[in-house]
Amino acid sequence: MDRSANGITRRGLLRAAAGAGAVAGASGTAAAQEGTTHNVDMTDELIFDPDSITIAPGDTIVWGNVGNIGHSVTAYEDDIPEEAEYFASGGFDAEDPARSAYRAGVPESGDVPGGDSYRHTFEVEGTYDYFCVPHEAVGMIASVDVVPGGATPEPSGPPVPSVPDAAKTLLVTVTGAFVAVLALAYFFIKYGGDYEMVEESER
Ligand SMILES: [Cu+2]
Repeated sequence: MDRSANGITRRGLLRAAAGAGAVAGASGTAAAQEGTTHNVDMTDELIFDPDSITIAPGDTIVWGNVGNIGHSVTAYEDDIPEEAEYFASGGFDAEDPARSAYRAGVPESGDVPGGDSYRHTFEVEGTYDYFCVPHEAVGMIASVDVVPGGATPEPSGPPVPSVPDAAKTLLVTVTGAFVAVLALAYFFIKYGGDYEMVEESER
């Protein structure tokens, strides 16, 4: 009876361990599938910074108000991909309600006060244009491009040969080894030749 109870306990433990492993594995997978988070600042200069950003599907943008003036993040309903979900700070599901609701200093109205932030995750590929309700008239407008793989490093100006550090290290190592071999060969030829011949003739 003791044994069987023990057996059950052990099996139970094994099962629990396996379960924990599975959970850990699953959460690891979920973490791996989570997109990158990008930051866009909303400033007292009445701009989104940067005002254009390229991200990958599944990535999240966090709009942080780094100033004191309130802003909104409000999508242009007609300038987002057809299948994309509408987004706006305050949680509105259409542009007109978001526009008419906005009141400075009232977060439920879509206002993002200084020090606060709004975030949205983009799943659908395409271009999204959005604006800030109180500052649209002065050009507080920006866009998000969602493309597979996200942003690729842009070639800026004439191509600058960029050698990765690993390659540099390899080059130094190879050069060093080459010089060492040359030096060894030189000393062998200069001082080693006779010695080797003597050894050979002794055999
Ligand atoms: Cu604004």
